[in-house]
Amino acid sequence: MVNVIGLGYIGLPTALMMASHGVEVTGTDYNKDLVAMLNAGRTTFKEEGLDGLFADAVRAGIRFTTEYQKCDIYIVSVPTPYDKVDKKIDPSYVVAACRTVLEVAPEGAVLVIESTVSPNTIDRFVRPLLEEANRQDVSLVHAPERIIPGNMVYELLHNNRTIGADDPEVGERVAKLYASFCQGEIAITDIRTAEMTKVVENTYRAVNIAFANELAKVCRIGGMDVYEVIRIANKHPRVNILQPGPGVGGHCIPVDPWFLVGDYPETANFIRLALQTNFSMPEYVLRRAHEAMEEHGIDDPSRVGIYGLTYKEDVDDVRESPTLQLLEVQAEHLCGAPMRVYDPWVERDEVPSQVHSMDEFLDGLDMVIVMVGHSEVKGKPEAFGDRILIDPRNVMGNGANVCKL
Ligand code: SAJ
Repeated sequence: MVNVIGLGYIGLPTALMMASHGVEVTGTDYNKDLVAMLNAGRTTFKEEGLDGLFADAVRAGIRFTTEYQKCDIYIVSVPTPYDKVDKKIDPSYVVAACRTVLEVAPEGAVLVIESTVSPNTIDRFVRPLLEEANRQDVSLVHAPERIIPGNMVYELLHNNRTIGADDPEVGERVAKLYASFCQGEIAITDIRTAEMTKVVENTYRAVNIAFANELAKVCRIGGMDVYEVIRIANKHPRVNILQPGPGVGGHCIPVDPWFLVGDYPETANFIRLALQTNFSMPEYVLRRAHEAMEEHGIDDPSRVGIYGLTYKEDVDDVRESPTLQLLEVQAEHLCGAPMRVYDPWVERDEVPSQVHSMDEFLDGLDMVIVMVGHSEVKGKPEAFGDRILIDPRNVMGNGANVCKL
């Protein structure tokens, strides 16, 4: 039996996928409300294909509880935030979960950590727990996830994976478990390499997006169309530049690279600069909106609203979202009351200035900053009437009322 600890954005789909592929799975989370919701037959976030997968897993007998189970393999998938000041990983959730696993695990159990951790975290914070509890019989494995929100179910099935283990035989055993559903290649390596590759993958994307964001700024000063420049440059067989945007959100790309900066502050300068570049984008959008207000003679900031609160299109996740960053910048600079915000994907109240229907949102607005290109509006500028649109994601076409980055 497998016990998945932490039923969030990664743990839940992973548990469901294993259960629906014939593995006996119990999902554990310390959040009673979340467990109650799952036991009442409801998923806890919106994701393409998740409800169908949930139904399959329930039919296959998955159980949800707040209790840790006695079983052969544990998969820990709990958050790893970072300290915003010293930029280092905060391993406290991983440590707490692993400590509890060691209290209940039978002899010879395997403890798999799926949570993203910086290189050495397992050696520094988890291995000592085994010594403390005198549980050297338990084997440690790191199996970082790679699935992208918005396409999680497909990617769980098809992405290649990495398994880091002290003992290659244990690595093979865990690889076999993941191969119950994963059709990709599974690379087996040591734990530190697995930790590093995960952080490197997200850092690569952060740096590539930062490059695109910097190009957007350069092209604006130089009077060039950055999208056309990137489109054509990407025709080169060895060039693949990502897209500029209003900032970088989510729990991974703006977070994981800081682990390297925090641990190697003297060396990871290029990565730090990339993160700062991405972090500068919400303020850049705000300045762009101010310029456009002047150009179009809009002098009342309460007539400008923000469409989109999530960190990217067609997800309901607002963690580290560029819109939240923009509202923070606005508050810091005290430039007017917080702008009105609407996001069809976010029903719960996340910010005080949020409204819950498009009509209420558009009422009295002259300008909309389209921070997220949800399918509801992508390629449909008419969804906003004839208002001036600030379009930092390049999803509103090229109308006369559309201002690019
Ligand atoms: N973004 C841009 N320009 C782009 C692409 C993305 O500005 O060209 C922005 C998005 O709008 C968003 C942010 O970057 O705000 C991050 O979104 P994303 O779609 O790039 O990535 P995530 O955070 O949803 O998922 C990433 C993925 N990592 C990589 O592609 C290397 C995913 O595979 C990981 O599993 C996930 O992080 C994770 O959990 O680590």
